[in-house]
Amino acid sequence: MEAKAFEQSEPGGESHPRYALTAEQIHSAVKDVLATSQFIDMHTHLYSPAFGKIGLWGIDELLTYHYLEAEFFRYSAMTPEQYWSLSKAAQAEAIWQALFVDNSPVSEATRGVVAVLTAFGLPTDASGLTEARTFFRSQAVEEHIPKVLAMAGITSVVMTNDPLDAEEQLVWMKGIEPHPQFQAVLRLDRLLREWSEPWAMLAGQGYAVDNQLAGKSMAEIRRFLTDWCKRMAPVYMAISLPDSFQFPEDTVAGKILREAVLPSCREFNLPLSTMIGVRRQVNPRLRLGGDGVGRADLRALENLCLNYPDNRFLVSVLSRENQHELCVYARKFNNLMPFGCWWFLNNPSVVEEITRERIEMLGTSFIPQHSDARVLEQVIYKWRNTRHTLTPILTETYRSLARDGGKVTRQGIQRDVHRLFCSNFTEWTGR
Ligand code: RAT
Ligand code: ZN
Repeated sequence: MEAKAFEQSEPGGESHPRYALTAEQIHSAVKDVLATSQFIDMHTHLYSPAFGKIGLWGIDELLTYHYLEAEFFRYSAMTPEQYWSLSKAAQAEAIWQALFVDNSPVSEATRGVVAVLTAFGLPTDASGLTEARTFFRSQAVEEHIPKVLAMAGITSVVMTNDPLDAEEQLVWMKGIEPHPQFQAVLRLDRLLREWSEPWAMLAGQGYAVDNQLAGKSMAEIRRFLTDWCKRMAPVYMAISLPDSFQFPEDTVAGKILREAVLPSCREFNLPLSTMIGVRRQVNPRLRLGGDGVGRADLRALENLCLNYPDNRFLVSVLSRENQHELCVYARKFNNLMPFGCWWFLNNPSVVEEITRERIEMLGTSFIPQHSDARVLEQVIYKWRNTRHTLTPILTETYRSLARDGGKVTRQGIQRDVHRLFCSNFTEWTGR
């Protein structure tokens, strides 16, 4: 009986886009469509060339990625304090020795470096970094960037832009030409921190805010958001939030979110991205690698989606335990778009579980992945791994559909993959 759907095959053979595929053909069609489709990377920490040294790339940056730094201290007797006192080159060498020479690089983050070296035809078993350094030093960044994005099969990347970061602010203030492959995001983590910090920074940028958030402070924060929306032309605003996030909440941050951020998002028709569940600085000695994860109370998200139907929310949750709830909320609120398998979740076993759950509960109405790349070349392995992990998942999904009598075609698979990795995002952001 399994063949019923396949009996409806149209003339033109397997290559015809509307030909009903057999179970065998489904696998090769899925693999091929995933391998050849171009994706949008909707959350990264990468920067266009105009940002100069803020944008990270090359072997030393790849090796000192904070995901690897955290792994390094599991193998090395070096203390974090000793490590931080080294130059970047010496840090990279220590990590190479500990994670790649003395031990097998089998973790997701270490395999990623191996995959990048392989992609550039560089040795993965060298005792040192000389050859890799020579190769990366010889690249001109303006040409290297589009080459790497093409190798990763992505058309464009979304940056993370913090208007309260002193270095980044200078670049924006000078005025930059928009880059066709890089889109901006107005990131608000610093604005929503303990008010004494952003207060001084906003005041420093000429906004008449008060240290008690009194008087016309809220109007001035709105003016700040307006100015930065005009300057950056962001595709969304974004905040990462702790596992303890509550909403509504009678705190300065809760008030700014309610009275400034949400209205500005509506005014500029921008979604708000919330990444919930990080426990900042569980081990401060590890710096960027010192953050952890905690299960969040997603009623805060329920309150946002329910009480602000005119706002759109892109949402990623860091705790594995929150994933199912997020899918349930997405079924209740169509102003919520789940996205990505973030940070500690971006491992094949967990990505597989989350993605299957999302397809089963939401069909194709979610965004399966973003890279979160901090170093340019990471997009090569991160997107390759996503394609690899999704191949059996989508194959099984379409085989199940065919088993139930549905017609599965290459054209249908293409439409779905495009929706998952491009148009769910572009339609949500209106770009
Ligand atoms: O995944 C990461 O690199 C984290 O350090 C965070 O930056 C996270 O992605 C975030 O955007 O807050
Ligand atoms: Zn990130």
